[in-house]
Amino acid sequence: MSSTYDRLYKVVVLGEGAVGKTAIVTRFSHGFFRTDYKTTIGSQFAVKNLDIKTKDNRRLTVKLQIWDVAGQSRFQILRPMYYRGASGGILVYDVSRRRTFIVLQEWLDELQKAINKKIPLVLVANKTDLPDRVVTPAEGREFADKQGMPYVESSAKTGEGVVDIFEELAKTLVEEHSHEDEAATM
Ligand code: G3D
Ligand code: MG
Repeated sequence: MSSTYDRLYKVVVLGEGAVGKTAIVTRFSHGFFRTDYKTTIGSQFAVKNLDIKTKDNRRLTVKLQIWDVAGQSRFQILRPMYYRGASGGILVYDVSRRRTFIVLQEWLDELQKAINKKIPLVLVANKTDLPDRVVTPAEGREFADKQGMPYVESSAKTGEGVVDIFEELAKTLVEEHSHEDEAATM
């Protein structure tokens, strides 16, 4: 049954305006995009189940509740309340606009300030389909390595890499929380 799941995680999507956050979430959730009243104040969420295989070869259904937070500065004051309770996140930039790459640290700082702890994140280099790419894969990887995050390239336009983003994050989240599961079954 698609409504049952083993794990539920809240995921936040961060990054400058127009990097493709909404496009990525929409593509991933196959039209299962749920827009609620919060759209008017800059946020909406999608829910999607993913079947993953754990390191010890168990199959788990992970339900992701993905919050697509508006990147525009006018929503800055509201964003901390969407970050609260997040288990993980994806940090997106647009490979054709260097500015969106340069400001990644500011997004990390904003998240950190709001939730006061480290949560697993995936760095996403989006719009790889564009011919006028300016941020190289090496630069993206270097930033991700420094922050200890996985690096995934995607194109919300072609769909390439989009599922990988969420699979990567779901697996990391399951590993990160595995000790809690053990405690719960003891
Ligand atoms: P945001 O939610 O981060 O603000 P959006 O960004 O998802 O609204 O995307 C901003 C614009 O970038 C949109 O263009 C969207 O179609 C485009 N876009 C998103 N992802 C990709 C991608 O991977 N490749 C390309 N080529 N374009 C992408 P419009 O013109 O509709 O505003
Ligand atoms: Mg958007």
